[in-house]
Parts: sequence; structure tokens; C-alpha cells
Amino acid sequence: MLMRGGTSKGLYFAASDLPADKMMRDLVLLSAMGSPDVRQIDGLGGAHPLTSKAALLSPPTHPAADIDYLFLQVSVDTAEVRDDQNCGNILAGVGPWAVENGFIQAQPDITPVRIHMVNTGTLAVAYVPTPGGTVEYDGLTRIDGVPGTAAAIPIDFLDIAGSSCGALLPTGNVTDEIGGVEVTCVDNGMPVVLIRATDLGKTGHESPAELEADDVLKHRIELIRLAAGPLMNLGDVTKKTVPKMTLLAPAKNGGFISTRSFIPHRVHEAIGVLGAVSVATGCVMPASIASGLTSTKQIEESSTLDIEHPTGAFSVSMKVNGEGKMLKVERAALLRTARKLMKGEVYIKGAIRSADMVENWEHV
Ligand code: NQM
Repeated sequence: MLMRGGTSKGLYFAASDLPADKMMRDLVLLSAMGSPDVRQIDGLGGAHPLTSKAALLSPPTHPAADIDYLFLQVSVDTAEVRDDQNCGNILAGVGPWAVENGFIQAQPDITPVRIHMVNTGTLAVAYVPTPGGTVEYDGLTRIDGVPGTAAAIPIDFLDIAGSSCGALLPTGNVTDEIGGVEVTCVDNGMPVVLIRATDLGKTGHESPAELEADDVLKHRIELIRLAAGPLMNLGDVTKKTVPKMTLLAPAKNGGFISTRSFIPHRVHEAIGVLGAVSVATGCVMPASIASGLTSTKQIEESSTLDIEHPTGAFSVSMKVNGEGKMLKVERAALLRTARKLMKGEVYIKGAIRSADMVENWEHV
């Protein structure tokens, strides 16, 4: 299926329909998306990292889950398929897909689908609207970054702290100095480096296009990212899509904080789901670099925080206890919507179907 999941779009496959061999699988995905090509003209990708994604679904390998979800980022302009990160937007389509494909029996009203997010080994529960036992995509919920409204899919993340880096504060510190800039590195579902926009000479309210046009800024951010990777237990991140780099500024529209996220080279039109959860978590730590930038609203034991981004705001509900380095996240929850766009067969370049091609694939 081709589905919109939150503010992303991608191909959802039964893993068993793809080659078991990883290289062949990746070649099939690259061909399906039309990569590598900045326009992805010969495939289904939408010429942006947010629309060049894949979900591979399979029977659960976790005892508490209904389905396994492996997220793969298919690069647009290089022949790469990466599994280093999870994706909370594409996750929004997994629940409906699981119901539609018989992984779980629909309940009469709402069907909770327990999803094992294989990239990080963590669990989420998505509540899929299934009135009368079939998935309902239409509804009245609006999420910023998507036109119109659709049926709400609430998602609860159960234990995502340190999902990729092994600790909520991967460097062991609330702040670090990297590349001459004070940062907060945090992983609550997504490894993120928080930076004050003004420390890089920006207001933090620029448009994604303005930020992407600034080569000096992009170079500086990349140097910080490459240095942050090993400090965050991610090793050499030259080719990885993590950590994400988020510029922070005071909120402009009544929210908690304003963000601009490099994911890591293009600037997000909104913000990633788990990216937003990590940003919210970093910003509630009293001594983090967000101190003084957040709205006066203090996080209580249970709070909903509006994380502003270029096309609106993203609400994250969090339940935490403790403070600073001892902060413990009990639960993070949010609302997404998803829509089935197409179901069918995707045609793969003939050359990729032949085993010989594996040796020569760079030339195809
Ligand atoms: O952070 C973009 C997206 C994402 C990832 C990215 C995401 C998340 O918006 O969970 O959803 O950061 O690459 O789909």
C-alpha cells in the first residue's frame, strides 16, 4: 500500500513480499522509489526524505506485540537504504495496515494495535478507529502539515527513553559543548541535538527554504552532528540519518518552544513525531539549553506541550517524574492521522530482478 502516515508518505510492504536478501531488498526499494535521482522520476518517491520511506511489516517477534514494524529510509539522491532511525509518522499507518491485512481482528469501535518498532526494539500502541469492524480513515482531526481532516489515531509510546543511544541523556550530561556551541543531546525515541538558533546566528523562525539556502550554516551544523554522533553512542554518523539537529527559539504562537529540524540535511516542513517527543523531553530539563527559551508553563507530572514548527505545532502529552539528569519519562502520547492512498503492485526495473545485477548494480 501507498499510505500517508502523519506528515510523511511511504510504501507499506508485507516483509514476506520482498526479497529476504538484504541487498536485493534494498535494490527493490530503491527501484520502487526511483532512487537515486533528485526527482525520483522513475519511481513512486516524492523527491524529499519525508516522501521516500518504507515500512516492512511482519508477524510479531515481541511477546507483547501484534505486529513487527521495520522502518527504512530510502535516500532520494544516493543509492542508500538506512535502518538507523525509527519513524513515528510512518508508524501512524501501521495500525490501519495491520487491521486491513488481518494481523489483528478489528474490534467494533476502536482497535488497539501493539506495534513492535524493530529499529529501536521499543513498543507503541496505536488506537485505530474501526467502527463496525472496518478501518475508518475519514474524520474530523486536523494535524498541522496535512491539509483537511481525517480520523484520529492516538499513539502511546511505552518506553522509548534511550531507544537508539542507550540513555535518555546519551553523553551523560544535560549540556555539552560541541564545535564551540552549547548543546543538549537527548534520545527519547529519536537521537536529537538541541541548539539555540541564536548561537548559530539565526532567529529560529526562518523558513525551511531560507535555512536550506545557507550553506555556511548547513556546514557548521553537519560538523556538530559528526562530532555529536560518537559522543551519543551512535558511532560514525557520516552516512546515518541520526542524530537530528534541532534549532530552538522562543515560541511565537503561544506554544512551548519553536523548532527548526535538520533531518539531518534537509529541513523538516514540520517536525518528526519521535523528534518532537525528544525535543519536548530535552526542553523540560531545567538546566538544558532550552532554559529561558520555553514558555513559562512548567511541566507538571502530566502535561501537553505544543512544539511549534514551520507549519504549525505538534502537541506531545508527557508524563514525567524527577528532574534534570534524574528525569524519568513515564509515558509519551500524541495524535496522528493516516490515509490509505493506493493498494497494488509496484513494478521494479527488470535488471534488478536478475541476480547478476547485484554485482553491477551501481551501474544500472
Ligand atoms: O521523528 C522525519 C518524519 C520523520 C521522522 C525525520 C519521524 C519521527 O517526520 O518519529 O516521524 O526526522 O527524518 O516522518
